[in-house]
Amino acid sequence: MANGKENEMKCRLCGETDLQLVIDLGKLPLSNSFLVSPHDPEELYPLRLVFCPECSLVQISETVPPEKLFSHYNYFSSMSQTMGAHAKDLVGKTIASRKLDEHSRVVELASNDGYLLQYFQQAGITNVLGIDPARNVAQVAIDKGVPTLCEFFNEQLAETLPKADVILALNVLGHVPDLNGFVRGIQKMLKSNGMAIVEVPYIRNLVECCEPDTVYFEHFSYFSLTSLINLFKWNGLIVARAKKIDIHGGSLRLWITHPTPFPPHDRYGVEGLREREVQLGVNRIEYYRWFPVQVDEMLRALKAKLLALKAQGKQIIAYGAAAKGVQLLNYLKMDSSVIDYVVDSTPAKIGRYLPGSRIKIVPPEQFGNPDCVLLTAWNFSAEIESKHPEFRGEWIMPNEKLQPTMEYA
Ligand code: DWN
Repeated sequence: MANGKENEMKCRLCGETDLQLVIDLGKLPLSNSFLVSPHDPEELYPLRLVFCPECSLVQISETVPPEKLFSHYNYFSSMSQTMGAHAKDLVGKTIASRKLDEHSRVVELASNDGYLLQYFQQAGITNVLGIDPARNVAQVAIDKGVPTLCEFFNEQLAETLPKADVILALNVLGHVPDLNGFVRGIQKMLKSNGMAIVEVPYIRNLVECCEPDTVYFEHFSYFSLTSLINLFKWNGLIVARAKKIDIHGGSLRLWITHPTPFPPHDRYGVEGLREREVQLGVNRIEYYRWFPVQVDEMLRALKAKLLALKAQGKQIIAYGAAAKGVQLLNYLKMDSSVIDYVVDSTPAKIGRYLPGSRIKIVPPEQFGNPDCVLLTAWNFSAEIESKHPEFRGEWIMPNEKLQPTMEYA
């Protein structure tokens, strides 16, 4: 199926060159590069998802330089109470299960604005360090008293830092072109009896709930448990436990350790989840064959619905200038002739325009009185809807298979 740039690339995990095309999503702008003016020029890149038959890693064929994507970043994790509650819950469970105390060292990779480490500090675990390459976001963490190193994490940096009892890496693994170097860094920085906790969006949700809007240039890789087991095993670590969680449209949470002489018998859900992937064929290209058809059907149905509502004279807005929202509106080829504006609470985004669709971003105070709201940040639909109890119109989910995070809201 490969035909195009995927022929020239090597799998980011195993180096395989025979990568197979899953879906070609066209030429698109960077999803977090918001425009100051609706007339600003923007760079477009080919967005193709490919599958590696050797190690099962799904990945995009384009590698936009991380410096271009992450050195100045418009995503602040603290903008969502749901994400904050998710982080606080994980911190509490980690402190208890690892019996952490004031001597314990905790490092978070891609620590963003300190949204998670702050909860360790509040619990008396003060030996914490955040590492994040986005200077504007890291400064917010530093200003709130979270020690933060503004760097890209890698093996070389890891060798200069003290070892940690706990390393957290939530929603970062997919953002790293050099997967093996990143994981070798974790291997080097993790104490022999330490634990790394990793969260990544789960490829089964991407395919089975039809989430093409979660595919964008920041996300180089899209993980199955099969590919993650390979990634950690090939870099001297093991997946000791695995669990499906519902954050960000459906994710995997992994507990990673150094190999131990007596690994847990059933490895806490790892074997069950991995065997299920084998049953479904997640490690074979056939599993992905219908995804492009599903995506086409979903986009056609959603576009028809929105255009019909517009033809009836309805006012339609979107909620969430999320990266996924940028992608969805660009896949739909929607602009302000259909979607009047996008509501978002992120100061760095307000007043700017979405890449591609060039729809204006307004603060929640300007929610207005629309007839319909397209939930472009559908993963947080419960929290968003709870903030507008006065709204009597229609909240529109991009498709009915999506699973928003309902807890914490
Ligand atoms: O991997 C990534 C995930 C974890 O977060 C990053 N590469 C980028 C980012 O993806 P996203 O932009 O799609 O994430 P969110 O968290 O789904 O974006 C939600 C957007 O909605 C944010 O811009 C904040 C906004 N929001 C809001 O305005 N009011 C969110 C909530 C919950 C709200 O109440």
